[in-house]
Amino acid sequence: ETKTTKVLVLDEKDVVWFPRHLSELDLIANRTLDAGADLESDHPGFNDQVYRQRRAELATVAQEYVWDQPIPRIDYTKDEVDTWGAVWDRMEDLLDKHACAEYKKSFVSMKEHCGYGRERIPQQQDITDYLLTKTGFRMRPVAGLLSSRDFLNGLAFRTFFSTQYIRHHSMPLYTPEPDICHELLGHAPMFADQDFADFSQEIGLASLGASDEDVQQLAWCYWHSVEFGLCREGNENKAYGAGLLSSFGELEYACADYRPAGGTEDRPEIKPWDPAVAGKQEFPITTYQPIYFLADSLNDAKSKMRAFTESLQKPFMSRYNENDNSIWIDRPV
Ligand code: HBI
Ligand code: FE
Repeated sequence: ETKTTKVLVLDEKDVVWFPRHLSELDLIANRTLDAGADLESDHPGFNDQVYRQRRAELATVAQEYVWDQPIPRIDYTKDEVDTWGAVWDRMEDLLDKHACAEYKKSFVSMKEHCGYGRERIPQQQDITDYLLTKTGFRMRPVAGLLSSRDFLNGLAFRTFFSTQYIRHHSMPLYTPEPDICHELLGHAPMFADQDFADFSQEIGLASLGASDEDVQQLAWCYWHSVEFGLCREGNENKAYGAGLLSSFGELEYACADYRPAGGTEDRPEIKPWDPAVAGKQEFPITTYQPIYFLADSLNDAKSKMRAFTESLQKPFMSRYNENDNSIWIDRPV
Protein backbone atom coordinates (compact mmCIF):
# COMPACT_ATOMS: atom_id res chain seq x y z
CA GLU A 1 0.00 0.00 0.00
CA THR A 2 2.81 2.39 0.90
CA LYS A 3 4.57 1.52 -2.35
CA THR A 4 2.06 3.38 -4.52
CA THR A 5 3.52 6.45 -6.14
CA LYS A 6 1.28 9.45 -6.56
CA VAL A 7 2.06 12.73 -8.17
CA LEU A 8 1.38 15.54 -5.77
CA VAL A 9 0.27 18.92 -6.93
CA LEU A 10 0.45 20.80 -3.67
CA ASP A 11 0.73 24.52 -3.93
CA GLU A 12 4.13 25.13 -2.35
CA LYS A 13 2.98 28.38 -0.77
CA ASP A 14 0.45 26.48 1.32
CA VAL A 15 2.78 24.00 2.97
CA VAL A 16 6.13 24.68 4.58
CA TRP A 17 9.06 22.50 3.59
CA PHE A 18 9.51 19.31 5.55
CA PRO A 19 11.86 16.34 5.31
CA ARG A 20 10.62 13.59 2.97
CA HIS A 21 13.44 11.09 3.43
CA LEU A 22 15.47 9.95 6.44
CA SER A 23 18.58 11.47 4.84
CA GLU A 24 16.92 14.89 5.00
CA LEU A 25 17.09 14.83 8.79
CA ASP A 26 20.71 15.89 8.14
CA LEU A 27 19.23 19.23 7.03
CA ILE A 28 17.44 19.91 10.31
CA ALA A 29 19.61 18.11 12.89
CA ASN A 30 22.01 21.01 13.33
CA ARG A 31 19.49 23.80 13.62
CA THR A 32 19.88 23.84 17.40
CA LEU A 33 18.34 26.79 19.21
CA ASP A 34 21.64 27.60 20.91
CA ALA A 35 25.04 26.51 19.63
CA GLY A 36 24.51 23.25 21.48
CA ALA A 37 27.35 23.76 23.93
CA ASP A 38 26.83 27.34 25.06
CA LEU A 39 25.93 27.17 28.73
CA GLU A 40 23.80 29.73 30.52
CA SER A 41 25.48 31.52 33.42
CA ASP A 42 23.36 29.59 35.95
CA HIS A 43 24.28 26.19 34.47
CA PRO A 44 26.09 24.01 37.07
CA GLY A 45 29.00 23.54 34.64
CA PHE A 46 29.32 27.18 33.61
CA ASN A 47 32.62 27.77 35.43
CA ASP A 48 34.13 24.35 34.69
CA GLN A 49 36.47 24.64 31.71
CA VAL A 50 37.01 20.87 31.45
CA TYR A 51 33.24 20.32 31.31
CA ARG A 52 32.76 23.05 28.74
CA GLN A 53 35.51 21.63 26.58
CA ARG A 54 33.85 18.21 26.75
CA ARG A 55 30.49 19.68 25.78
CA ALA A 56 32.08 21.37 22.77
CA GLU A 57 33.68 18.08 21.75
CA LEU A 58 30.39 16.14 21.97
CA ALA A 59 28.55 18.91 20.14
CA THR A 60 30.99 18.47 17.26
CA VAL A 61 30.40 14.71 17.18
CA ALA A 62 26.65 15.37 16.82
CA GLN A 63 27.09 18.10 14.22
CA GLU A 64 29.27 15.91 12.04
CA TYR A 65 26.93 12.94 12.14
CA VAL A 66 25.52 11.79 8.80
CA TRP A 67 22.29 9.76 8.66
CA ASP A 68 23.58 6.50 7.16
CA GLN A 69 26.75 6.25 9.25
CA PRO A 70 27.16 4.27 12.47
CA ILE A 71 26.60 6.47 15.51
CA PRO A 72 30.01 7.36 17.00
CA ARG A 73 30.78 5.61 20.28
CA ILE A 74 31.65 7.99 23.08
CA ASP A 75 34.46 7.02 25.41
CA TYR A 76 32.93 8.30 28.64
CA THR A 77 35.30 9.40 31.42
CA LYS A 78 35.26 8.05 34.97
CA ASP A 79 33.58 11.27 36.19
CA GLU A 80 30.85 10.86 33.60
CA VAL A 81 30.24 7.20 34.45
CA ASP A 82 30.15 8.08 38.15
CA THR A 83 27.48 10.70 37.50
CA TRP A 84 25.48 8.16 35.51
CA GLY A 85 25.87 5.64 38.38
CA ALA A 86 24.68 8.20 40.95
CA VAL A 87 21.50 8.83 38.94
CA TRP A 88 21.05 5.10 38.34
CA ASP A 89 21.30 4.33 42.05
CA ARG A 90 18.66 6.89 42.95
CA MET A 91 16.27 5.80 40.19
CA GLU A 92 16.41 2.01 40.15
CA ASP A 93 14.08 1.23 43.08
CA LEU A 94 11.73 4.09 42.31
CA LEU A 95 11.37 2.95 38.71
CA ASP A 96 10.46 -0.48 39.94
CA LYS A 97 7.69 1.08 42.02
CA HIS A 98 6.31 3.72 39.67
CA ALA A 99 7.28 3.00 36.05
CA CYS A 100 4.64 1.43 33.78
CA ALA A 101 4.93 -2.28 32.96
CA GLU A 102 6.03 -1.57 29.37
CA TYR A 103 8.98 0.46 30.64
CA LYS A 104 10.03 -2.16 33.16
CA LYS A 105 9.91 -4.92 30.60
CA SER A 106 12.15 -2.99 28.18
CA PHE A 107 14.48 -1.94 30.95
CA VAL A 108 15.18 -5.54 31.95
CA SER A 109 15.72 -6.47 28.33
CA MET A 110 18.04 -3.53 27.69
CA LYS A 111 20.23 -4.53 30.62
CA GLU A 112 20.71 -7.80 28.83
CA HIS A 113 20.93 -6.56 25.23
CA CYS A 114 22.29 -3.07 25.05
CA GLY A 115 24.64 -2.42 27.89
CA TYR A 116 22.32 -0.87 30.47
CA GLY A 117 23.86 -0.97 33.94
CA ARG A 118 25.11 1.32 36.66
CA GLU A 119 28.77 0.81 35.72
CA ARG A 120 28.47 1.71 32.08
CA ILE A 121 26.81 4.36 29.93
CA PRO A 122 24.94 2.71 27.04
CA GLN A 123 25.85 3.73 23.50
CA GLN A 124 23.29 5.17 21.07
CA GLN A 125 24.25 2.70 18.34
CA ASP A 126 23.62 -0.29 20.60
CA ILE A 127 20.26 1.16 21.66
CA THR A 128 19.37 1.82 18.02
CA ASP A 129 20.27 -1.74 17.01
CA TYR A 130 17.98 -2.98 19.77
CA LEU A 131 15.08 -0.63 19.05
CA LEU A 132 15.22 -1.34 15.32
CA THR A 133 14.53 -5.01 16.00
CA LYS A 134 11.69 -4.18 18.41
CA THR A 135 9.80 -1.27 16.85
CA GLY A 136 11.89 0.22 14.05
CA PHE A 137 12.82 3.22 16.18
CA ARG A 138 16.28 4.75 16.14
CA MET A 139 18.32 7.35 17.99
CA ARG A 140 20.25 10.10 16.27
CA PRO A 141 22.81 12.36 17.96
CA VAL A 142 21.93 16.04 18.39
CA ALA A 143 24.00 18.83 19.94
CA GLY A 144 21.19 20.54 21.86
CA LEU A 145 17.59 21.72 21.73
CA LEU A 146 15.83 21.85 18.40
CA SER A 147 12.68 23.80 17.58
CA SER A 148 9.47 21.89 18.29
CA ARG A 149 8.87 21.50 14.56
CA ASP A 150 12.29 20.04 13.77
CA PHE A 151 12.31 17.83 16.84
CA LEU A 152 8.82 16.43 16.18
CA ASN A 153 9.54 15.99 12.45
CA GLY A 154 12.21 13.45 13.47
CA LEU A 155 9.58 11.32 15.18
CA ALA A 156 7.77 10.93 11.84
CA PHE A 157 10.82 8.93 10.74
CA ARG A 158 10.74 6.90 13.94
CA THR A 159 13.84 8.84 14.90
CA PHE A 160 14.54 10.29 18.31
CA PHE A 161 17.03 13.17 18.43
CA SER A 162 19.14 12.41 21.47
CA THR A 163 21.91 14.30 23.22
CA GLN A 164 25.14 12.46 24.12
CA TYR A 165 26.52 14.61 26.91
CA ILE A 166 25.86 14.16 30.62
CA ARG A 167 24.86 16.70 33.27
CA HIS A 168 27.54 18.31 35.47
CA HIS A 169 28.89 16.03 38.21
CA SER A 170 28.43 18.67 40.91
CA MET A 171 24.64 18.21 40.74
CA PRO A 172 23.92 14.63 39.66
CA LEU A 173 20.20 14.89 40.35
CA TYR A 174 19.65 18.13 38.49
CA THR A 175 19.85 19.16 34.86
CA PRO A 176 18.43 22.26 33.20
CA GLU A 177 18.39 20.55 29.77
CA PRO A 178 18.06 17.06 28.29
CA ASP A 179 21.15 14.86 28.86
CA ILE A 180 21.88 11.14 28.50
CA CYS A 181 20.37 10.31 31.89
CA HIS A 182 17.10 11.78 30.67
CA GLU A 183 17.32 10.36 27.12
CA LEU A 184 18.56 6.88 27.99
CA LEU A 185 16.79 6.26 31.31
CA GLY A 186 13.66 8.28 30.54
CA HIS A 187 12.98 7.97 26.81
CA ALA A 188 14.83 5.06 25.20
CA PRO A 189 13.14 2.09 26.96
CA MET A 190 9.68 3.40 26.04
CA PHE A 191 10.51 3.35 22.32
CA ALA A 192 10.81 -0.45 22.55
CA ASP A 193 7.05 -0.62 23.07
CA GLN A 194 5.00 -0.84 19.88
CA ASP A 195 2.05 1.27 21.03
CA PHE A 196 4.29 3.97 22.44
CA ALA A 197 6.48 3.98 19.32
CA ASP A 198 3.38 4.32 17.12
CA PHE A 199 1.99 6.99 19.41
CA SER A 200 5.20 9.03 19.14
CA GLN A 201 5.36 8.65 15.39
CA GLU A 202 1.74 9.76 15.13
CA ILE A 203 2.70 13.11 16.67
CA GLY A 204 5.67 13.30 14.32
CA LEU A 205 3.67 12.63 11.15
CA ALA A 206 1.10 15.22 12.16
CA SER A 207 3.88 17.80 12.57
CA LEU A 208 5.10 17.47 8.96
CA GLY A 209 4.16 20.64 7.13
CA ALA A 210 1.74 21.59 9.91
CA SER A 211 0.85 25.19 10.74
CA ASP A 212 2.71 26.86 13.61
CA GLU A 213 -0.45 26.71 15.73
CA ASP A 214 -0.81 22.98 15.16
CA VAL A 215 2.88 22.38 15.84
CA GLN A 216 2.45 24.10 19.17
CA GLN A 217 -0.55 21.95 20.04
CA LEU A 218 1.40 18.84 19.10
CA ALA A 219 4.39 20.00 21.17
CA TRP A 220 2.13 20.53 24.17
CA CYS A 221 0.60 17.09 23.65
CA TYR A 222 4.13 15.72 23.53
CA TRP A 223 4.96 17.46 26.78
CA HIS A 224 1.90 16.10 28.61
CA SER A 225 2.46 12.55 27.32
CA VAL A 226 5.95 11.59 26.12
CA GLU A 227 7.48 13.77 28.85
CA PHE A 228 4.99 13.65 31.74
CA GLY A 229 2.34 11.09 30.87
CA LEU A 230 0.76 8.69 33.35
CA CYS A 231 -1.17 5.54 32.55
CA ARG A 232 -3.55 3.44 34.57
CA GLU A 233 -2.50 -0.03 35.71
CA GLY A 234 -5.01 -1.81 37.90
CA ASN A 235 -5.87 0.81 40.49
CA GLU A 236 -2.52 2.61 40.32
CA ASN A 237 -1.14 5.47 38.26
CA LYS A 238 2.16 4.58 36.58
CA ALA A 239 4.60 6.78 34.71
CA TYR A 240 5.38 6.48 31.02
CA GLY A 241 6.68 10.05 30.50
CA ALA A 242 10.46 10.48 30.35
CA GLY A 243 10.49 13.64 32.47
CA LEU A 244 9.08 11.52 35.29
CA LEU A 245 11.09 8.37 34.58
CA SER A 246 14.35 10.32 34.86
CA SER A 247 13.51 12.53 37.86
CA PHE A 248 13.45 10.85 41.24
CA GLY A 249 11.66 13.69 42.98
CA GLU A 250 8.91 14.21 40.45
CA LEU A 251 8.34 10.49 39.79
CA GLU A 252 7.39 10.01 43.42
CA TYR A 253 5.42 13.26 43.46
CA ALA A 254 3.36 12.31 40.41
CA CYS A 255 2.75 8.64 41.21
CA ALA A 256 2.86 8.10 44.95
CA ASP A 257 -0.59 7.85 46.42
CA TYR A 258 0.49 9.18 49.78
CA ARG A 259 -1.81 11.11 52.07
CA PRO A 260 0.24 13.46 54.21
CA ALA A 261 -0.72 13.25 57.90
CA GLY A 262 -1.55 16.94 58.10
CA GLY A 263 -3.45 16.71 54.84
CA THR A 264 -2.05 20.04 53.75
CA GLU A 265 0.50 19.04 51.16
CA ASP A 266 -0.31 20.08 47.61
CA ARG A 267 -1.06 17.20 45.31
CA PRO A 268 -1.09 17.52 41.54
CA GLU A 269 -4.28 17.46 39.56
CA ILE A 270 -4.85 14.40 37.34
CA LYS A 271 -6.86 14.83 34.13
CA PRO A 272 -7.93 12.10 31.70
CA TRP A 273 -5.71 11.98 28.61
CA ASP A 274 -7.34 14.02 25.87
CA PRO A 275 -5.06 15.50 23.21
CA ALA A 276 -7.52 18.31 22.47
CA VAL A 277 -7.24 19.43 26.10
CA ALA A 278 -3.52 18.64 26.56
CA GLY A 279 -2.67 20.54 23.38
CA LYS A 280 -4.03 23.70 24.95
CA GLN A 281 -2.82 23.11 28.51
CA GLU A 282 0.03 25.43 29.53
CA PHE A 283 2.76 24.09 31.80
CA PRO A 284 5.74 25.26 33.85
CA ILE A 285 9.20 24.07 32.75
CA THR A 286 11.21 24.71 35.92
CA THR A 287 8.94 23.22 38.61
CA TYR A 288 7.00 19.99 39.08
CA GLN A 289 3.90 19.83 36.90
CA PRO A 290 0.67 20.96 38.56
CA ILE A 291 -1.36 18.81 36.13
CA TYR A 292 -0.74 15.32 34.77
CA PHE A 293 -2.71 13.56 32.05
CA LEU A 294 -3.69 9.94 32.70
CA ALA A 295 -4.30 7.50 29.84
CA ASP A 296 -6.23 4.22 30.26
CA SER A 297 -3.33 2.47 28.51
CA LEU A 298 -0.65 3.26 25.94
CA ASN A 299 -2.92 1.83 23.29
CA ASP A 300 -5.66 4.21 24.40
CA ALA A 301 -3.20 7.12 24.36
CA LYS A 302 -2.36 6.19 20.78
CA SER A 303 -5.92 5.90 19.47
CA LYS A 304 -6.91 9.21 21.07
CA MET A 305 -3.83 10.81 19.51
CA ARG A 306 -4.68 9.41 16.09
CA ALA A 307 -8.26 10.70 16.28
CA PHE A 308 -6.92 14.10 17.28
CA THR A 309 -4.33 14.36 14.49
CA GLU A 310 -7.00 13.39 11.98
CA SER A 311 -9.06 16.33 13.17
CA LEU A 312 -6.27 18.83 12.44
CA GLN A 313 -6.58 20.91 9.29
CA LYS A 314 -3.91 19.79 6.87
CA PRO A 315 -4.13 19.45 3.09
CA PHE A 316 -2.65 15.95 3.13
CA MET A 317 -2.04 12.83 5.17
CA SER A 318 1.32 11.15 5.48
CA ARG A 319 2.69 7.70 6.19
CA TYR A 320 6.22 6.50 6.72
CA ASN A 321 7.51 3.76 4.47
CA GLU A 322 9.98 1.73 6.52
CA ASN A 323 11.29 -0.07 3.44
CA ASP A 324 12.85 2.98 1.85
CA ASN A 325 12.72 5.40 4.83
CA SER A 326 10.59 7.88 2.98
CA ILE A 327 7.36 9.74 3.66
CA TRP A 328 4.42 8.83 1.51
CA ILE A 329 1.77 11.46 1.08
CA ASP A 330 -1.85 11.19 0.18
CA ARG A 331 -4.32 13.94 -0.45
CA PRO A 332 -7.81 13.13 0.76
CA VAL A 333 -10.62 15.59 1.63
N1 HBI B 1 15.08 19.26 21.27
N2 HBI B 1 17.07 18.09 21.30
C1 HBI B 1 15.83 18.26 21.76
N3 HBI B 1 15.35 17.43 22.72
C2 HBI B 1 14.09 17.54 23.19
O1 HBI B 1 13.67 16.74 24.04
C3 HBI B 1 13.28 18.56 22.69
C4 HBI B 1 13.82 19.42 21.71
N4 HBI B 1 13.06 20.42 21.22
C5 HBI B 1 11.67 20.61 21.62
C6 HBI B 1 11.21 19.64 22.65
N5 HBI B 1 11.99 18.73 23.10
C7 HBI B 1 9.85 19.61 23.25
O2 HBI B 1 9.77 20.47 24.36
C8 HBI B 1 8.66 19.92 22.38
O3 HBI B 1 8.71 21.26 21.98
C9 HBI B 1 8.51 19.00 21.22
FE1 FE C 1 12.72 14.56 26.88
